[in-house]
Amino acid sequence: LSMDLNQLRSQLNSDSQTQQLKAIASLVTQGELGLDILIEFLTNQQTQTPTPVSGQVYQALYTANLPKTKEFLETHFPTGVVPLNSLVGADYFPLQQELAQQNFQAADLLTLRNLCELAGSAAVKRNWLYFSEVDRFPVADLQTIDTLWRVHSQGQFGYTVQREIWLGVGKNWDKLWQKIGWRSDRTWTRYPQGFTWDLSAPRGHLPLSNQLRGRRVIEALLNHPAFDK
Ligand code: UYC
Repeated sequence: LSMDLNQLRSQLNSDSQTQQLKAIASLVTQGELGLDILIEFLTNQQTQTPTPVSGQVYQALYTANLPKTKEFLETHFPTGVVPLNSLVGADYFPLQQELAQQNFQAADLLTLRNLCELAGSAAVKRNWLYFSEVDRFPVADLQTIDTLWRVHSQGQFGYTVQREIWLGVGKNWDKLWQKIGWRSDRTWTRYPQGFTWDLSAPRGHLPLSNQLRGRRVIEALLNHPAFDK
């Protein structure tokens, strides 16, 4: 291996997420030898808790779309790096696919649909949630959805990210809206075109929770036992 590739490999295995993400971006420009290093990294990750770094490596191999990377992913990560746990037999593979391709707007719509499915057929029909339904969501399902968002957004999106910001502003909703780009001064961000559907968005920008019917739903989400630790 060249000096360069050896350096990138140790950067990929360093303990700084920023450095690791940079190494991934460089390795994908290094042809097959770079991809081999990413495959080696993900092989060693198989028993580890998924992270934004393993998510980013998965996406790099997915996007490379070569026979070798396809075969590797199909064999070792057929449903991605995040275990798609559900207590109620829900299928989070479509959400994983949208997020792995960074289709954040489609993923956002799918997230609302998945949450409505968790709440039951009445919620699927109305396509919005009551906070009392959110309280009954299984921990495993909310953790799966949140982990998918976090792992496939370089750690920028997800309910745990929103919760951390919300706690950081002393649970002040107006401050949260400003920080995550849902409101500026006195104006709500307009759905959908006012929102930023890529990683240039502020931390915690996605997934969206419509505030048209009040803040009790997002409050129930951010207070859910799935996210307290
Ligand atoms: N929308 O403004 N939103 C919709 C947001 C509000 C409104 C959907 C988020 C303020 C209407 C999503 C914000 C408001 C509809 C979001 C936001 C408002 C709609 C699609 C910033 C007016 C049409 C899914 C907080 C002042 C549908 C869904 C309807 C849709 C998200 C209006 C994801 C984060 C208070 C009229 N908005 N929403 O829920 O339900 O329908 O009538 O939050």
